[in-house]
Amino acid sequence: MPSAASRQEPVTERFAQHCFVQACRGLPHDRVPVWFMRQAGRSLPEYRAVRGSGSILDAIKDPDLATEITLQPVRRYGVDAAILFSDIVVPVHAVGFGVTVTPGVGPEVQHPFRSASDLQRLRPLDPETDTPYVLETVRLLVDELKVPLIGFAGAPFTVAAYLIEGRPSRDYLLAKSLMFNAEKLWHGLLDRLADLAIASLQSQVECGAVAVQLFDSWAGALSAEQYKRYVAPHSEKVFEALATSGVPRIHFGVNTSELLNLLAAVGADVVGIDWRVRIDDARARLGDAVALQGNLDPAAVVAGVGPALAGTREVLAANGGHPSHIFNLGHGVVPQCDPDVLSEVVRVVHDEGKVGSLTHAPQ
Ligand code: 1CP
Repeated sequence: MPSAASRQEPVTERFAQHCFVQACRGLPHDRVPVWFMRQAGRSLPEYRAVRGSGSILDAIKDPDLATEITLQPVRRYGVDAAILFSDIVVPVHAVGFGVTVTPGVGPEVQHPFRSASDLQRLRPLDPETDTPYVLETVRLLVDELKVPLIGFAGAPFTVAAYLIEGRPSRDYLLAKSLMFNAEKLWHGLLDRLADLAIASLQSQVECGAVAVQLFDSWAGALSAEQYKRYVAPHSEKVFEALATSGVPRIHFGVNTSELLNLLAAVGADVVGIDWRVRIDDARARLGDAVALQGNLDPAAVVAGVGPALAGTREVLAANGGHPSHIFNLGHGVVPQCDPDVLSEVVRVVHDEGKVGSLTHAPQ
């Protein structure tokens, strides 16, 4: 059943002139849009109040709860976009790979990916039957939200890293060993993960997500040559499949200063950058064809209102009023963050973030 809002007007049209969408496209708009990766979640007292103690995967399976958690930061901060409350391991969990998310640790896999026979544990995702709760949450949100909803998926490399390592890792030794020693199997795995991301993202867009973000959080572990050979074809497949949807496609990774051109070249409309690279340097490298998202250090927010606002003003100054900027942190909000500091960051971005006119129209 289409929702009330989607019956009235296609949601992408409803938000076509919104500052977030305009900034993704590098088109003129009235204020610098701001949202935060991991804006929902553990730093918010209202999240802890409704969340309970079970697995996050159970919370995601409850559309009313997931809707409420998605809306909480939008209400509190007045951010210009919502991000669906879900997780990058939801599709692999839903097809029965055997992934859990352990509180305080992150994704864990009981039987990590080791050999060709494990490919059988990654059947295709049918979003309508495998993740109906995600689609219901998106539909509920589209009815409620006055700002665009960002759908997301984990990029093939970052999800593969969890499936092979079996838990969060610092050095990805097991994942890289498989990559170097069993290239055919590696590509088989990433191809299936690309298909899962495509199915998930397309279904989120069909239900009303206005933009999508592909999280390749751990791509910074790779050299440019490794990224090109082992990862780029698969992320490119995801971006290509989403091209016809017409929604802005955001590509994000941490520690990817040396990979920015490649992250753009696989087909992103927006590249997320962390705090290690200045926005003006990133733009000099990438040109005006892509927008940039970022890049306040989350540690500056934890440090307090002084460092957070100084860092916010530095980011705005480095962007210099360019219309192709979406303000964000360089990575997700951390649990230690004081929500009042983030409120101040939003206030300063909205009060002081000036959007100048575009000198070179993007293609
Ligand atoms: O129960 C809990 O509260 C556990 C913490 C938590 C939360 C709030 C996890 C486990 N996932 C989430 C939600 C989540 N995950 C969101 C929606 C919330 C929002 O952004 O507002 C999103 C976008 C993600 C995406 C995600 N999950 C990423 C990419 C973003 C990033 O931070 O790099 C990654 C790497 C994960 C894996 C994951 N899931 C959970 C944790 C603690 C982790 C990271 C573990 C690690 O360090 O490797």
